[in-house]
Amino acid sequence: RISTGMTVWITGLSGAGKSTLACELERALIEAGQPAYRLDGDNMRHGLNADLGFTMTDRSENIRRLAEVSRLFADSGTVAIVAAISPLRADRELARATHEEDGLPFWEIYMDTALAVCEQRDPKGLYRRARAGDIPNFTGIDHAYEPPLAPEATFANDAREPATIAAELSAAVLARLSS
Ligand code: GGZ
Repeated sequence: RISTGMTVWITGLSGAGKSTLACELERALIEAGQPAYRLDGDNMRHGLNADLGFTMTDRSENIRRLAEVSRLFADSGTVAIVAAISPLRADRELARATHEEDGLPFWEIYMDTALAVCEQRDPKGLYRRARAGDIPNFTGIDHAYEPPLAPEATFANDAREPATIAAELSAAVLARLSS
């Protein structure tokens, strides 16, 4: 192959800032001339993953599909940017293995935003509804989230602007792809 892509996999709680970072990173890469494409868990649930809910089994299947699709994008020379809660370590490790088996770089990025901050932001009012018992199995409230043990990068999103983080990440991705 002439040029390979890679996958940047952003994990973290709902409201942690995954989608915002993914948008900014996509923009930065494209501005630098590097094809990039965002696969957002929430958006993918309208199409490819419309049959899936939020049981752990369904989340694992969601992650497996996102891993397969991002591998295809990476293989085509695009930087796939996945933004999904992806709460289980084992599922993220499977996503990594799916890429590394094919020699495709895979970076796990942890948006380490405290639950209290996510809950304070609550852009869609989901935490409020989860606390009221209207959304069962809500990540961080009554459903598990396993933080990464060895992510390629961790960002405490309350500390810096997403665009600043994206610029740093974009430069690192471009360096990795040209190495
Ligand atoms: C967590 C939920 C839930 C439950 C609906 N738990 O912040 P959002 O709203 O826009 O993004 C969240 C999205 C999570 O989808 P993912 O595909 O990323 O999840 S996973 O990786 O766990 O499969 C949230 C909304 O869906 N949402 N119900 N119960 N988030």
